[in-house]
Amino acid sequence: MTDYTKTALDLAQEAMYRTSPNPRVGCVLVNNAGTIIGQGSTQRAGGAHAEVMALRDAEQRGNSPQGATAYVTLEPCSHHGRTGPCCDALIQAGITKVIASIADPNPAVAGNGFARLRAAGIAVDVGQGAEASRELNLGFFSRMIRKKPWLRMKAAASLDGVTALTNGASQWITGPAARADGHAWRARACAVLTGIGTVLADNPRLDVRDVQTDRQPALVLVDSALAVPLDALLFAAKRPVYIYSAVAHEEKRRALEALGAIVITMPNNVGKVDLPAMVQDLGRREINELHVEAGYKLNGSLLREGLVDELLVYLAPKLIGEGMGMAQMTPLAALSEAHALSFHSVDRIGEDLRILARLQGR
Ligand code: AOF
Ligand code: ZN
Repeated sequence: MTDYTKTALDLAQEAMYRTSPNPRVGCVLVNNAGTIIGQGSTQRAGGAHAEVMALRDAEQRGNSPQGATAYVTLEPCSHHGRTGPCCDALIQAGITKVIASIADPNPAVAGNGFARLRAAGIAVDVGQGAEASRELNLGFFSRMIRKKPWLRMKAAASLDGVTALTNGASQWITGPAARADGHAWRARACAVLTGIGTVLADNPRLDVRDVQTDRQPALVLVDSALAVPLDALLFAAKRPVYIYSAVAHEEKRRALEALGAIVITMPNNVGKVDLPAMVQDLGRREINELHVEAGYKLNGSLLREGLVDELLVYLAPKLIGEGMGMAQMTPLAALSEAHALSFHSVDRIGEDLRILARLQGR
């Protein structure tokens, strides 16, 4: 990977909390002498894409993009979405070479961008930094390809895997650094999901506080019986709130809608929320990364339904012994039936460990 691609990936990383539901993309313009003449990253949805930001930056710095090479972490778009096509902007600016990390999985683009650039006589090279770019945009790739969000389940536990005492007490198992890190993962998600059990037990706000961001992720509540109190703290933050229920309780629904919530009735055949249908529906609502902070029961249901893509687990250097585990699972008859994961990363956060583990095949 060249340093220019590395810089473009760093720019994409800077856009982490901002672009949802758009992908995080970075772009660097380099002249024939090897000097960076302009750079940029994707703005908020509806705002300029990385390529346009880089061209504007070059212009502001008085640099001509004529004959320059564009290093960009995603295929430049070829369609008219909320903004105009980046391909056209690059062609018009006189860019002669594009080094892109990976094709845009958006069916409206998917190779059309590269074709358009090549047709205009621009040399196109694809693949540098592909894995890193895909990692930055796991949720976007998931929504475009699988038509559903990337689901990340977060848990905080003692070293022996206990997430709460039998009386429900769970504040706090991990330390302040791990809790702040958890907020960063919330902040990058399009939506935070929880269950009614957690709301009734902890009355959490589930918003982003420890991270500098001007965008709050949406809140998704799984509440089969529509039991959420109207004064629950989760209604305090300004953001979309989606409540999935299994009952059509007209009066309560209207009261929740008056609070600004969107109530969706989506029952399965045992009178609970149809979780696979809910996850699909969240994909249609442009949720890329779905960050789950729920309790034992809902975590178990999501795992059993095969909806979990990865686990984000913070482990505290404590032994608790008796208590609740991370997820209610069907008892196994053989160890070979266990959910198989692979460790994606293991880091020390303050006094605690942070483990990112992916379900096999994701
Ligand atoms: C790029 N550069 O920086 C990004 C791209 O509605 P729009 O116009 O903002 O288009 C959104 C789509 O553009 C998004 O779904 C994805 O396919 C692409 N994102 N493309 O050339 C960028 N963020
Ligand atoms: Zn674009």
